[in-house]
Amino acid sequence: MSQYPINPAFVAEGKLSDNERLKADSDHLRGTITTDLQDEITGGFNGDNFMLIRFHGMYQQDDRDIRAERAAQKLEPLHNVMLRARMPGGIITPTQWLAIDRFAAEKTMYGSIRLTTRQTFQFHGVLKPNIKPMHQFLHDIGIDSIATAGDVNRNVLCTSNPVQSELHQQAYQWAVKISEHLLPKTRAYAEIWLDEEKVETTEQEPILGDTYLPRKFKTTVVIPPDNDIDVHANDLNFVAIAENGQLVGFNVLVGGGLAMTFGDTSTYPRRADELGFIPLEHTLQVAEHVVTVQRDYGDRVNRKNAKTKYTIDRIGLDNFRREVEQRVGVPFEPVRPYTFTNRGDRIGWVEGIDGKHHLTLFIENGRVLDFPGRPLKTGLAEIAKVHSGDFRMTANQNLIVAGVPSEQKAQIEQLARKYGLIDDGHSEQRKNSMACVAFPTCPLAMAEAERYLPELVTKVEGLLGKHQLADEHIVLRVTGCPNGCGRAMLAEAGLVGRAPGKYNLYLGGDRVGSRVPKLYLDNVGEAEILTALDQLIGRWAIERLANECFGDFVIRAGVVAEVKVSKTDFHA
Ligand code: SRM
Ligand code: SF4
Repeated sequence: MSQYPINPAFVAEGKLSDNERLKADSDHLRGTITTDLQDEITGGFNGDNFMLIRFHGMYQQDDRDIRAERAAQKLEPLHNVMLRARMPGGIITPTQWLAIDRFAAEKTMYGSIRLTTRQTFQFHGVLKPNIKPMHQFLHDIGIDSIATAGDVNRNVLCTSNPVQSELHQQAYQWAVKISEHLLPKTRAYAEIWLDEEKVETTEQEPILGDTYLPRKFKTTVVIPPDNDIDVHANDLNFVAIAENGQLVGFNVLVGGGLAMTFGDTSTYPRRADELGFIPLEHTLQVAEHVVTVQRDYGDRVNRKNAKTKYTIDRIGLDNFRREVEQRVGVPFEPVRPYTFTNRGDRIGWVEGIDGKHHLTLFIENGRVLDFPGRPLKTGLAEIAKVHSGDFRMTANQNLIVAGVPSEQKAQIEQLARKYGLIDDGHSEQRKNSMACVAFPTCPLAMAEAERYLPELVTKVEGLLGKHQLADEHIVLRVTGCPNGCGRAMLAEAGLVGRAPGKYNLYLGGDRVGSRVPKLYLDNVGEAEILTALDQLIGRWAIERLANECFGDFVIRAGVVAEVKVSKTDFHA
């Protein structure tokens, strides 16, 4: 029951989805996970626990490359979990880095650390006996994985640009506060993983509610002009507004999200809308009540339409705003001026206003591993051993060695070069391309993404070179299915997996991530994609206006129609 008056006209009608029963029956996310941990018959989790472990930051997976082989041997899939850490703003210390580096090497099947599109890291391939020790070791170094998955507010992002360090520090602190404020209050995580005693209380979830949110919920704090965290992929965004270098408040944007389901036109990627400006002191209340409004009016009947973006399209933006204002008790002020001018990471060194130096390393696909000739993982560990600042994971799957004093700059650079972490040969195209994980670990993948991106980029580089545009780039993103984890639905050219070797090609996003692209080719292979890109890049080279990016060009040239309002335009 909500503590606020409910307008029945805004509530989706019908039989609640099974996930709602599961959450209600879970004893505040405990389920029978503890019992399952003792079950040696299976490497996986049974019944509801399969879903409940997500609220604790884990997904059950198996290696899809060997699934058929194991089935042929009548073996169950090699169940394991992927763990996603909670790292608001993506900041991690060198000591923490060295600890996760060791854990990945010694206790995971793949030996890698995977930097994600939401500024954190994942371990892939943790077998059941290692799960509880993993949580305890993370706890010992000050890291948890609470609410990094499931129907809750996920890891809160914050612009990682450390150049404007004064504003960054303030914005980062808000990201941490928002993250803490919106966390589940249940002690299930502490009891199950850290062996803390069950406290006999009437546990309540005043913000998230006893059945938590209708669907996942994503929040950012962003410092214009950088849109490095891609606001339009998120349910709730706080756009920092500064006066004289001091943060004074936020423009609040709601209702972004990128997933869709093929063949279901009630689903679509969607930009976020502006609610208005709020002074700093109302930040937590606004965060809380955007969440409670979505909690009370989000669709709990049809999970495919459950995210905030659909709630807003169903009840109307003005009604959504009014509900938030009533609960906060303060009206939104008109949006203050702001502009985004870029969203990629600035690879290389920059100097902050504090005189410290920051080195952004390009980590292709965020995969930190020792590759032949490029021992990236060892290199980062060597840097961590001598680094006196911190590391910042970016939402573009890169890593910043932040806060390097002048006297240490040469040493860090020498290590980064020695281990292949700096490669002056990387093109702008490569640095502006991104893919989701997909095979072999993602159970939902329909086509390759991470493992395919490097060679696709090489081919696109070839096309740019052919048309004398070698220094140019197209924001290119690949996702292995329409869930959109690599944010292809905000790319200038986005590939979305349909089947092995087959993709949909979407065109017409823009450089700063404010436009959803539109379908150009349906269910095609690489040859057709490259032929189309060759022809369009050729036209772009000749016909483009000064500084016109590829995504703007394809719309002006009428190659695809602009998606202005997703609900009506995306599938039209
Ligand atoms: Fe995602 C599900 C990986 C960012 C939309 N995502 C998954 C799962 C957990 C598959 C599953 O449900 O079993 C993937 C695990 C693959 C693996 O083996 O690691 C997965 N998502 C990722 C990551 C690791 C991609 C990456 O290459 O970095 C990103 C982890 C982020 C994090 O640290 O929290 C990741 N996922 C995103 C984003 C991008 C973003 O948030 O900026 C999106 C699109 C934005 C959005 O939410 O609209 C995204 N992931 C989804 C969805 C679709 C949600 C929906 O609205 O329907 C799913 C499937 C689901 O939830 O049912 C999904
Ligand atoms: Fe998996 Fe699809 Fe997300 Fe890629 S987009 S990680 S394939 S769920």
